Amino acid sequence: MKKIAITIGTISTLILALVSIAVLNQEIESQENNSEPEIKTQEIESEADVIMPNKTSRPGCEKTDACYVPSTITINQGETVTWANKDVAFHSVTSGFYDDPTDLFDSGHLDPEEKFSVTFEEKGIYNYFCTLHPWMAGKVLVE
Ligand SMILES: [Cu+2]
Repeated sequence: MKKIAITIGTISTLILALVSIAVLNQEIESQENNSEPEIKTQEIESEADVIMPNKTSRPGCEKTDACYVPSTITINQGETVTWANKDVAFHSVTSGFYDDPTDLFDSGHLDPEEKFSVTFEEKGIYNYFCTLHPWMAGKVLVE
């Protein structure tokens, strides 16, 4: 009778050990799954359609129509224009004229290298300017 009890005890210890090994293995497996390499999402740098070149924060660019380049851009209805500030100063892309702004779009102050996009759903001529530099003006023609 003692022998049987010892045997049962040994067997149950063995089973316990096996179960805990199995549980451990599962844990290790799930840890391995967790440590799978993450899929990194890469932000694709969208090309700008219009740039604000360097030094446009000083008057002069308007003489060569180069405050926004190109100063007039033609797109189709429903398309998007993206501006990029390539200057070291702040600029804005604001609808209307300096002395007559409209409420259609306004980028606010764009940091250097910052971008701003507007999608034009309706045909027309959209003038815009920079709120910081009165000589900066451009135009979007939507056909
Ligand atoms: Cu500006």
